[in-house]
Amino acid sequence: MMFNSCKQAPEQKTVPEDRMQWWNDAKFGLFIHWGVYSVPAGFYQEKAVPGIGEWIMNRGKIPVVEYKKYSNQFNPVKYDPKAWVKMAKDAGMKYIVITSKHHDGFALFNSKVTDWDVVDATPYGKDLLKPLAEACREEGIKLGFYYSQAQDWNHPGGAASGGHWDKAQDGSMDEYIDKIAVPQVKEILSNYGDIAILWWDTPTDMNPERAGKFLPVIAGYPNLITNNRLGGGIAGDTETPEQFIPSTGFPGRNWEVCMTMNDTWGFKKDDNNWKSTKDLILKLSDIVSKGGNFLLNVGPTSEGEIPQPSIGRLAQVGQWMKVNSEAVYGTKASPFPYLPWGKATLKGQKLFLHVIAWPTDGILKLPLMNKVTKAWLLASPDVAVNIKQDAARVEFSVPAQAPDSLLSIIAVEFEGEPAVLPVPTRGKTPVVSSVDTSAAVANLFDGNPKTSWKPVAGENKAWIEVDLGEEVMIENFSVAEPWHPWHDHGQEFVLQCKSNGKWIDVVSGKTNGCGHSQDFSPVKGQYFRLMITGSKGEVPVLNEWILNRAL
Ligand code: JFZ
Repeated sequence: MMFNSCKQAPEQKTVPEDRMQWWNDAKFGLFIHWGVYSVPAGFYQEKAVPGIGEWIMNRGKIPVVEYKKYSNQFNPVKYDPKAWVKMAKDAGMKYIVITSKHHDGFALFNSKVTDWDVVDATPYGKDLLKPLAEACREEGIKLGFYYSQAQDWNHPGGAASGGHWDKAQDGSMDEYIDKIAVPQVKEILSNYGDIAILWWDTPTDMNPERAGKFLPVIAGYPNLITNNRLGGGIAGDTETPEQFIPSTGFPGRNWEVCMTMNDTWGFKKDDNNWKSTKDLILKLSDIVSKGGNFLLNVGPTSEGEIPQPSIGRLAQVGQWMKVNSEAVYGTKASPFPYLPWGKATLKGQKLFLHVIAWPTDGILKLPLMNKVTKAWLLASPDVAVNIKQDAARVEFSVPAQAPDSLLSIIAVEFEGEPAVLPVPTRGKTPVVSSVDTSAAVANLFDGNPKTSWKPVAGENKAWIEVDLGEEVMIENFSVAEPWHPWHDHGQEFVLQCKSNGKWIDVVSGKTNGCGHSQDFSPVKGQYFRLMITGSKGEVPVLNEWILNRAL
């Protein structure tokens, strides 16, 4: 007898709806850092504690009993969650992420597993997340919870960056995870209706076993979006560049820049270093042009008030969004690697040109090879913009004055799939001074900012050289680098171009370690060399090196 192998028809599965879809379309969210740290607001024993406000207990090495006393003054009687949600919505934000528990271990919700929460430890005595969840539901705003799963400076066994400074913090971290963190994650995911995002933070002392304890819990919420900060090697759904905009974005990954409006997440009474509204809009534009989301922070006071400078800026961003949000929501990254005058976003067969430097001669050039059928200003949609084009580029005749002093958008309709010249360095093989065994030269030109090249140990002055195969006019270069701003890891560079067999300096400067984009007067050349000097005595590291064509 012949037995057929038990070939079964593939299991019938309904195609799962892309659970990242709403998030990818949303683009803009509000981060809220709120907790007991808003009481000291940056000052301990009358002295300013440097650094971010929510870290005051750690940076000031405040003993547990001392810090806990602040909760007696946490009385947010002015808390108006409906107004907060309305503020976010009017700013054009589609979701809110709030600190349900930050590193100080204080829960903004009624937790059954501890008394260190707003209900048991404050005169206010009411759950803060419940009414926020209700307001979000009423307004159609998605709600996410930040949860500090590893660092907890007030529950024994919780981790502390830099180590414990008070015996009261000592204990078993595994027990802390079992008895506090895991049960609290269950509480926040089950007691507040649909929670869209779980925003882990700082995987201090996490390992696969500890991180693994959270996985069965979140597995019960298949639509939940989680970030990459759980630790233990868990990738999560999103990359979370903090306080900087990555030069290339993260192609193939979902990512979200989180950023403060001043220099602190949690309220600090003396931090007045506010970013301008224009700066915030340009950051949103830059982020969406690279395919990312923007999670912009506010830090309310212990009375429950969002600082007025934040409210004012968000209202202005909202005014801009009223006219221009089409260029933000539901868009994809720009097909252009570089535009000298600004940024772009893409939605189907529509391009949105974010014109930062409005052309003084009334002509805006776009290196697009598709037939363009229509163009208009989002600020005055009835006025058609004249179009002239040849095989290589389009020229738009625009008014002499930018219609919006913050950022003007031109919408463009075109035929077919966007046809744009590739980055001249893509796919080329660089020549390098040396390569460490842990890295590869090809990583510089693979379009993936998560892979890197570095020279061998000890080589502090390294260089990379590329043959573009033909002469190309270049006016910008970008690098992706592996660090965050807090690493303070700038690298010095000199870009050179070969002319008549001699290397000529084109531009020099210093990166900030988080990626760099450098404009310069156009130079024509076939051979380019980037010399780079690491800092802090370490070898240089680069993730990507991109040369961009002049227009
Ligand atoms: C983390 C938190 O520590 C911070 O309080 C805030 O919640 C932010 C959104 O996320 O940010 C960090 C993480 C690491 C460092 C600094 C801030 N670090 O290593 O210096």
